[in-house]
Amino acid sequence: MTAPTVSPVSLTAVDGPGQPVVTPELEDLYRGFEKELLVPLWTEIGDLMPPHPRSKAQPHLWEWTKLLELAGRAGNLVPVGRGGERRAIALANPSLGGKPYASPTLWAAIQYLMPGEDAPEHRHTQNAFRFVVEGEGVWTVVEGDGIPMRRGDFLPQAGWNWHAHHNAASAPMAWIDGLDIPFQYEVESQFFDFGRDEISEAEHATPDRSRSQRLWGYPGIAPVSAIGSTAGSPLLSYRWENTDRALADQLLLEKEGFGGTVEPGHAAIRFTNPTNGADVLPTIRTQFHRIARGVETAPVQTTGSSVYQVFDGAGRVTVGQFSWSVCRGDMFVVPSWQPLSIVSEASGSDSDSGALDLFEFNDAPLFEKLNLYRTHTLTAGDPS
Ligand code: GTQ
Ligand code: FE2
Repeated sequence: MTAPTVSPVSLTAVDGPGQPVVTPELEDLYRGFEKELLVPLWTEIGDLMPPHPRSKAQPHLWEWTKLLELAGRAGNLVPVGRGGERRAIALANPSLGGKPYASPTLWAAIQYLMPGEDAPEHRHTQNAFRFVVEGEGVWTVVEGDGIPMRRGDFLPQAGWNWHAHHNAASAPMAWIDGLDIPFQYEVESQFFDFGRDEISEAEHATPDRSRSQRLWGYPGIAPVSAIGSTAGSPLLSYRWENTDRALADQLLLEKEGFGGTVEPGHAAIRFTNPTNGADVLPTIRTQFHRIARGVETAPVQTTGSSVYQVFDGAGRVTVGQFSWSVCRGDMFVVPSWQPLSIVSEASGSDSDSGALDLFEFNDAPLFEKLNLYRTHTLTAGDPS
């Protein structure tokens, strides 16, 4: 390999605090740096080492009605099969250069399967999950275990497990996927294998409960045959019924004077690995929030990024300089250190409790492992 004839290093001498006086000798020094592919710290420090995270990503909202309408059109036009693998459509952050990244670390997509369709089996190092905001009828088959997907269910699927999806119903179904694709792309850790083009007849079964749920789905109870911690959760679905009751009980306990919420009127749960209490995936944290009607959450800044999907109710979300009205299915991204606050507003329908339910995923496990996790709740005295 020979050095490039045109150097990718380009240095401009400018006057300024901490900068050297611009002279012909300085210009000559900078041309020397460029030729030898050298970059001095003093011209870059403000961008490389800012006082706090300045995310390249931007807060953004994607409306569910639009996602679903476009996914439905793709359902009629785009086949699912080997090669493309999935009819998944990614949320592209407006300031990440058109890459299919919701944030610098996280992939978020809507996936769509027509009745009777199969998405072929494969495995990859990327950690993944599915979350269902509406509908039912698809079974995800992980290592041969058929796992039903229904509204409110959360299905983690750690890297390197074989998986396929099968729509056994007579209607199309959509759900969302979250993966650490951008993170693994940037750190260049990915491996990918194609599996069988078609799963077996037996794996097309539609059991009400997966094998993983029968083994691991009892709170506080582990099967003695399989005790020992695993990096990804062996429980492959977290059913809505349990999530809903856990959130409802937190708000009731608070009302009874026993606490249990993260702040007044704000219940929150984390999906955890039953073998060790850690996050369900090595790189992705997943949580669920219920904000009682009329409650406004305190603005919080966190290192790392998160993506939310509104599960139920309506409200107003503020992320940094952005603010949106949100309703069921809407998805938004919160870049690193951008303050997030949420107000729960009545959705207009009398039947609902008026609470705002949100599913959240973020990259906190990565930041925690690297000792880079920080969070700060803004109060009236903080500079804006
Ligand atoms: O369902 O296996 O959104 O492999 C992106 C990559 C979904 C999947 C995505 C995938 C999948
Ligand atoms: Fe996959």
